[in-house]
Amino acid sequence: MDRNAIMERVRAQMPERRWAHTVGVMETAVRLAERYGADPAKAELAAMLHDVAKYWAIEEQRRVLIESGEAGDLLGYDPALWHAPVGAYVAKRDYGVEDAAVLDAIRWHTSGRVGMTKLDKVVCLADYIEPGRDFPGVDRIREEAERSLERALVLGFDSTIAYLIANGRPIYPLTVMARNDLIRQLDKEADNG
Ligand code: DGI
Ligand code: FE
Ligand code: FE
Repeated sequence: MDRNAIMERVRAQMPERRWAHTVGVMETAVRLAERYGADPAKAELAAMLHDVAKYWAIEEQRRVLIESGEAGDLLGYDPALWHAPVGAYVAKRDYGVEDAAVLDAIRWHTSGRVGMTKLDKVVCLADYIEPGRDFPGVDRIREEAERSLERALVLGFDSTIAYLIANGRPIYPLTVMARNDLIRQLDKEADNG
């Protein structure tokens, strides 16, 4: 499928405001990729598809998650996490995306993971700071994004974790591990620099 065909089909999967979010993530991901040395075309494609399954019925997401063999421990956590691996599976199955790096960036865009690639980080951060986003602390993350991809992403995960704690919700352990891993990378950089 070409770029326009993918965009039209993704757009039809979601309400108009979520499509506007998707366009914002695409533009922001391209900009961050250029700034931090990821592939802008891959960043745009991953962003285009990152929330493709967001509005699927939860039961359908559960079915695809199990069918994909990628459920892991996710079934025991917030269904809000499921659309990311479901999206990666669907991107390959229904949109013909073969690039493993793009599929990974979709797969890990919500939870994060240990050993996030540059592309993973760019898409995940773009999701936090695209122009339509408005949550406490978002402007600070936007400012940090001009200076450090990793420090900005830590602040993004901080905001999610703080929100989950404030609401008495469980935290998916991989999000904590992803945050720790980014801080470890930053500490190592500081030691070497
Ligand atoms: O799909 P979006 O709304 O654009 O953003 P997203 O893919 O980052 O989804 C974030 C949602 O997932 C948000 O409502 C919080 C929820 N969530 C629940 N538990 C966790 C979690 N997000 C992360 N990163 N980690 C969790 O443990
Ligand atoms: Fe998402
Ligand atoms: Fe999103």
